[in-house]
Parts: sequence; C-alpha cells; structure tokens
Amino acid sequence: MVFQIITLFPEMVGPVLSTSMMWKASEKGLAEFRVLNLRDFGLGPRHQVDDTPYGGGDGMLLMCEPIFAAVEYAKAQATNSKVILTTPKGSRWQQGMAAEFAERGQSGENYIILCGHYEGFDERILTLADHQVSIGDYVLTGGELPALVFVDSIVRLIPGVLGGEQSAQIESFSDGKTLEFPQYTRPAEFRGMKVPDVLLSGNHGEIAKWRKEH
Ligand code: 6GU
Repeated sequence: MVFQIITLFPEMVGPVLSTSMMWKASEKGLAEFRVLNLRDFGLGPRHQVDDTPYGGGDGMLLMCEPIFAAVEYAKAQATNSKVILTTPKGSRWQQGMAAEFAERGQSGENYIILCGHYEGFDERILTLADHQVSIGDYVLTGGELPALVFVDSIVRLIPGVLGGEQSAQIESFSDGKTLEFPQYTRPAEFRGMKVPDVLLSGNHGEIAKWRKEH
C-alpha cells in the first residue's frame, strides 16, 4: 500500500511517518510512504505554487498547474492510486472509512494525499479528487495534520501492523460506538488508588464480564 503525500511542508510529515506504528508498517513492508514537495512542481525560476484570486480578495490560492503536475507524477509512480484531498469542506473522517481504505489498500489500491493550504485552492483542483475529507469541524492552516491522521488510522488496521492480533478489534471505536474498557498495569495500588479486585482475581470469565460492563 503506497501512500504519497503531496505537501508544501515535507518536514512536517516526514518525521511522523518514520515513527511508531507507521515506521513499523514500512519496516515490515506493509506500507510505503513517499513525501512529494509541491514546490518541486512549481512554476518558473521561483517555483511558484500560489497566486491571488480572480475577482479580488485576501490571500493566495494554490494554483492548478503545480498540483496537476504533482498528482500526475504521483500517479505514474504507483498504479491504481486514489486521490484524497484534505479540505475542511470534505466528509468527516470516521473509523469505518479508515477500515474501508485499509481493506481496499490490501486489494491493491494506493493513495495520494493532497494537502490543501493557506486560504484555499483553485476550485478546478477538485476534479482531481476521488475523495474529499475533513477531520472535524474546525479550520487548520493546512492539510498536513489531517493527512497524518488519515495515514495513521488506515495503516494501523493493516493486518500484521499492530502487535497483538486482537488490539484493533478490542480498542475504542472499532465498532463505531463502543469505548474501550479501563485498563491498569503495575503497581496494584498507587497513591491510594487501587486496581479493581476482579482484574487481580485471575478469573477470566469475571474479567470478561467486568470489561463488557465497562
Ligand atoms: Cl482536512 N483541512 C483543513 N485545512 N482544516 C481542517 C481539515 C482539513 N479537517 C478539519 N479541519
């Protein structure tokens, strides 16, 4: 499963992709990450990527040419790539969507994530997008953090990436509504706060019942 992230701020995403679960996934050959610098596709000697809006107004918009060039380059790097555009106007990202992408990724789909920035982008860029996605009802400066949220939530669902086989099943939101039960580790008592007795009992039936109730 190849993830190509197109961004003006590669230094924002690179380190996260080489840490923790995402690093593990690439070490195991289950996912591959490539960060493309949009600036490399910019126009002219100054590698221009944005310009003022027609009709006037504040701010700069990402231009069509560099984005189309970057997406076309990325499509040539990995077959069967779907383009995900990060935008606060997109559909709200949910656990179920992460699961669908993880599944389709295992059947050979690859992903290009296009990070929006500044005041926005030329509307014609929407024609490139197979999916427009947002991570919540607030406005971020750019699509880099959302892109990392998408990648993390998908990659950890690829079989073999998480340690314990059951981890992704048990944890919060895996069925879309249930929250994970409370958990404790040593010591059994810390500053007067005790671990529930049932968890120390060794009675697996009772433990399962307690966890279900919580
Ligand atoms: Cl995907 N992009 C931006 N710029 N802001 C957001 C977002 C995306 N999701 C929530 N806020």
